[in-house]
Amino acid sequence: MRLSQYFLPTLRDDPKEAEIVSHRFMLRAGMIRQESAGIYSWLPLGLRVLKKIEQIVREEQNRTGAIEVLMPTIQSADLWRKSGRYDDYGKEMLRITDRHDREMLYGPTNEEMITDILRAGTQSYKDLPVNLYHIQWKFRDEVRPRFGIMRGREFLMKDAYSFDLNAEDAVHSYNKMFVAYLRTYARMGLKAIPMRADTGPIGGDNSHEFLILADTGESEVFFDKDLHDMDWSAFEVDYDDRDVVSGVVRDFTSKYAATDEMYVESEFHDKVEEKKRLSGRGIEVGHIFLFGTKYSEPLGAVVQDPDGKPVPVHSGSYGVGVSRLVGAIIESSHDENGIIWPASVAPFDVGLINLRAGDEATDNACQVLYDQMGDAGLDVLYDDKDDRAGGKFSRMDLIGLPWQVIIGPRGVKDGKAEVKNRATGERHDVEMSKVAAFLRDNSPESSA
Ligand code: P5A
Repeated sequence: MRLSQYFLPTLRDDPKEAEIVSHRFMLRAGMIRQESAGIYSWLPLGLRVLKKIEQIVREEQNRTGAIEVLMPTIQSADLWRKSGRYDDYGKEMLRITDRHDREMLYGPTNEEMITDILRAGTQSYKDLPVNLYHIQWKFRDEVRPRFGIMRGREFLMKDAYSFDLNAEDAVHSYNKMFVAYLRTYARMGLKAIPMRADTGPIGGDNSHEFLILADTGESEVFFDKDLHDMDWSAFEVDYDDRDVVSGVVRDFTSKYAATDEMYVESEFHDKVEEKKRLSGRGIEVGHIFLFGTKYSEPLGAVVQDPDGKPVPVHSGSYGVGVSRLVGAIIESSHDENGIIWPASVAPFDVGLINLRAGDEATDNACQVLYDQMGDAGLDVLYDDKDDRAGGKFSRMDLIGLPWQVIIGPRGVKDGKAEVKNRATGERHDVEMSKVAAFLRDNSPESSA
């Protein structure tokens, strides 16, 4: 992509409405634009990141055997009356009436709708287990939308829903999602700590939130240092092996970790020796729930069990804050000059900077490099604009692509490019013809 033909409305100065670093950088890097309180347009650069995150989430869901669907954003109030949540949900639900005066709503979540889909399509225990998920916009009329897309009113969520014949099988479905979440966040370069959590309006009695430590997080968290020091890289697991899957969950839940809602000081002190007691703030990037028959009973989602007896199915629901993750990643990966994207979610792999746009030799060298890197499978944003070098460097640092390849007349004369690693700041002089190979050899493996 040539910058001269792209739409990247970057800002030089800090927008005053942005209180936290991710919001500031997202606005300055031209990733989003606010349309109303808590409602944003995703501009080209922001959308690229959102799609990358969405794809990692999708791949890890699919790996567990979950199946993608797409439910609408607008729902009818009927099913919500049956579950009893229509009134319970209160002002956070955006209620709409259509031209026939039918009560509709913009979905804040989809437990009711998916349970009804399951009910209509399933008769026998032989049709189970099944886990259906979608990645869809939600609306919650938050009292205090803030921090940009971090606490939005309209936001993108991955929500999965598992259905099993009995409570024991449902635990395995829950555990699979738990492990998939560890892998998902690890692939984005994040350490998202699972913590025992409150279930709020979703319900049930087993629930974990996944939190990324950040000073700007909205939750207060308390945890064991040993948990923090565990190996958080994405490991392989056979999802069909119940013992292995539950073993991983046990490893990550046996150490104390709780959000302020669930925190009990005496318990923390009993379980964790003083020097290992850590506390801080965290951003909730996922939340999983196991609630048994809470929705299947009122909505009549029953199957015939092996004895021919009708039984309600056992369920859980599993949410990832896809749009919130964009902000959470920036909160945990930036410096004073801008964003530092982990390679797996970067909007482009490389920024190519032409320091003398309009100079024939430099333009030609850049064009050759641009083509070579493209042929090597790299996504390149080519700054071919006729701007000052200083502005080009700071814009490239701000948008945080993992690599910068800098080409000026002097380098062209020597046949050399300057390659800069955004994260470490390291610079290398690389022979022009070897740049693509250099980037390939030095890029972190994507753990897909
Ligand atoms: C689980 C899936 C649920 O809604 N029903 C379907 C369950 N859980 S949740 O915890 O309420 O939300 C799941 C994740 O969505 C993100 N999230 C938000 N992101 C941005 N702005 C918001 N206002 C917002 N509300 C929730 C969080 O990451 C949360 O963990």
